[in-house]
Amino acid sequence: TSSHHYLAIDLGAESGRAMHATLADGRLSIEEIHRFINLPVRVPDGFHWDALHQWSEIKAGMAVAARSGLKYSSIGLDTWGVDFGLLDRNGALLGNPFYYRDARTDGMIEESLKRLTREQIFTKTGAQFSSFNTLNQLLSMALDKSPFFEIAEVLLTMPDLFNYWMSGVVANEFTNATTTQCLNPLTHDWDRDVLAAMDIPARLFRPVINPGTVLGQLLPNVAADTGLKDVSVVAPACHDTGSAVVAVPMQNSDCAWISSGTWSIIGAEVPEPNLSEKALAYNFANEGSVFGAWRLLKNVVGLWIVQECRRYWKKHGEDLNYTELTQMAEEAKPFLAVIDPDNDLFIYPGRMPEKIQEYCAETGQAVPQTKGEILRVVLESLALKYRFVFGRLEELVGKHLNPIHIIGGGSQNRLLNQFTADSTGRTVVTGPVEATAVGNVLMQAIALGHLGSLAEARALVRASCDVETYQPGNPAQWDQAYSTLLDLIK
Ligand code: LFR
Repeated sequence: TSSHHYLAIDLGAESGRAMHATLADGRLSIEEIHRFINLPVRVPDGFHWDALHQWSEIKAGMAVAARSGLKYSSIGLDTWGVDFGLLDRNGALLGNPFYYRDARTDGMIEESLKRLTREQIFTKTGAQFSSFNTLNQLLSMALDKSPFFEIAEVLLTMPDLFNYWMSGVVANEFTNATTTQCLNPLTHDWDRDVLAAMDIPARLFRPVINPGTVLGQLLPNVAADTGLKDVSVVAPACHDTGSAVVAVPMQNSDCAWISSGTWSIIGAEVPEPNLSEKALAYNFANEGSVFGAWRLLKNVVGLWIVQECRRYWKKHGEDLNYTELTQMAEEAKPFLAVIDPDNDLFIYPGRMPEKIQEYCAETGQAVPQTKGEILRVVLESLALKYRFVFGRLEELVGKHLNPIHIIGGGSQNRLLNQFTADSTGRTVVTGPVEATAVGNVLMQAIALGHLGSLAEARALVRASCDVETYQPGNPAQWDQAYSTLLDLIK
């Protein structure tokens, strides 16, 4: 029988990877062939992405693939959402893209609400209100009278930028466009009213293309640099979370998922955007999926807090891996204190363990002392916040959702998986760990006609990937901790 090879590039806000995938005999196998650190760089004007470093690492991944001597059908790339680069009229990148956690967007939600009401912005974009959205980044540039607005011709989100460098095609991919808070979910086009109200030049935005679009062949200069020849460039769901959700091994839509990485994104697949008052009040997002579906979701701050603790301790001389850190949490005393992981304190980089201790002290709770105690507070609090958001999700979709699929790198954290089952009272099914890359590959295969449909693609995931199941236990203890969380977020 025939077999096909694909290359998936997945950039997250901590690392980037090139993954090799093979589709053969009704099974998909996937393997990491190149990995690199991807961290923002601070200069006097703020935190930036090093786009050229990212690009050379992407090409390094292609070169590894080329050296295997295998014939690749296609390459597809996804990244985190909201960040972007601007091109001048000659197609050159202007400056280094900003990192979404840069403080330039502080106060921008309030600023945007001087121009349009919350309802107006929500019904025109369907997005959640987050300070780091593209809309708020652009608004901060408008208020700063950024000279880039005079010379920029095109806005490309991060994956659009790399798609352009790979294929020469200038376009905005749909799933990632829905993270910008500039796209109208009903028209699938940029919302001119919102852009005009924020003084953002509408000329920067290009026609929106669907996930699963074949953009063309890898450009000759890229093929020459990497040795990768005769390969199609396919735009998958270019938003990493969008790709991850493609790979949820769901049997039907009566389930929820948590895409667990730097962020924990909790949602469900729905047929239409939910632009209700309640969705606005709960600050949920409608993000685009593949084949016309939508992801109704909310971000919880996620393992970012653990990543930041790890970086802090490393800086202070102790370099521990995630397995060691989770082990310490497992051995620590349970239910010492609760934090609201989504408190503004925890969004920005720096001093994370200290900020957690300060938060516990200020809220009159016991202060975790050891690394294990601190991390246990974080993991329990994440599971509690999941319960809160999950409850609202069920309310919005108007049905009982079971199981909860946990996908992505964070699903390797067995302790958090069990906590999630315990706190929500739902069955948790974990895997695939590589959901984003798998989803990326599945859309490449569909685009090339190697797979017939999304249902077929998800059946392939069920046949190919290991899943684990966790059943809930200890409800009473969790109920008590949950009421602490509710007091904290009141
Ligand atoms: C996850 C993610 C989230 C988005 C956040 C910022 O990697 O893409 O979906 O809200 O990063 O872009």
